[in-house]
Amino acid sequence: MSESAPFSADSYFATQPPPASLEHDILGVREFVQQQLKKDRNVVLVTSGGTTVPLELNVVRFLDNFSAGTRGATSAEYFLKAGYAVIFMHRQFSLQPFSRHYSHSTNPFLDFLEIETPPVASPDSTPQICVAKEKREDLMSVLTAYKSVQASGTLHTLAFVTVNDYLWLLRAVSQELSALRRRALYYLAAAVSDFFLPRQKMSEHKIQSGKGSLHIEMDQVPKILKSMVDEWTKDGFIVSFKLETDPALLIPKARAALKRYGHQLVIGNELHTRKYQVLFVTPSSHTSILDDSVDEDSAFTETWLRVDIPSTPSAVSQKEIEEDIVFELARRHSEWINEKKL
Ligand code: 9Z3
Repeated sequence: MSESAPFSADSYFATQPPPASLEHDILGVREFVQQQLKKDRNVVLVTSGGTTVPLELNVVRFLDNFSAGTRGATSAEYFLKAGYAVIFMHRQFSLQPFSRHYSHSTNPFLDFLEIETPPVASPDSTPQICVAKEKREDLMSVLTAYKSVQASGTLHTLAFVTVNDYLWLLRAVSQELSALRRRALYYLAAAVSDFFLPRQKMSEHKIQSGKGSLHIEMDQVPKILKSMVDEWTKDGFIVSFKLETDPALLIPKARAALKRYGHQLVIGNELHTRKYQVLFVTPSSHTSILDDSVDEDSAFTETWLRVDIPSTPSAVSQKEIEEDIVFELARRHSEWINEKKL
């Protein structure tokens, strides 16, 4: 156990320094939010990818996690398709909407291209680059969607690397987005470290190996979802993700998160099945989850979303579960907005 008191959100931000790009990032988000307010659009903040935990100030080594940002990048595309403006806050170099179809080597972009050498007799004999015939249809549909999003100005991208960058950015973006009140949706799919090394405990230079084995005691990252719900956002619809590797923990942990933070929805997923099934967990009513006399099973509503498991790892035209997740969330979010108007 750490000898010092655990960090609260307040003590965290009072002692850990903001990233250098924060002010600049906030101005960009402010302008984007103003534009969307004028256009009367709903806005979703999508967080995506893993966070690093540096072990040194002049960082050579860091802890990281598995997340490639597939959930976030894929969902962002479906939110754009559903008419949302999207703030895509992602781990630098993780997957991004649209380019995800061709990055990270499973479908490398260079394999889509061919070099065509014109006949020797033609006036211009410079070799030309063209897209392979069988790849054109897919590329055209991705490119068309990408260009249309660029033209409408509905995608704003921000990057983080460390868990500290993530926390500062999340707080600032949430505060800016709160101008949209119920029209803001928060979709927290990033895989955020639960532990970190406070700046005050970090070695300035590269940790030396001469002393033998390495012992590092990390502090717990504060549970910022509580501050997000109570202080940083006003009436926004907040969706958090709960990742587990032990299926037996998924439901109790998702329920506990709703009880503890008081937000609208937890999407539970297991590491190995996360691409094919997720569990939506919500309070059955606003009061039921805090009322001890209400039986746990009736205090929460749980719904599985499932898609088929592909027959081969490379099977194309496989339905992406994010399509159903986003469809269902857009429906629930719109109900949430209309609830206020009644
Ligand atoms: C998720 O559970 C995401 O669905 C995944 C997506 C990270 C599994 P990929 O990027 O994976 O598509 O490879 N995100 C949230 C994970 C998380 O850190 N949740 C916290 C927790 O479980 C609470 S907010 O304690």
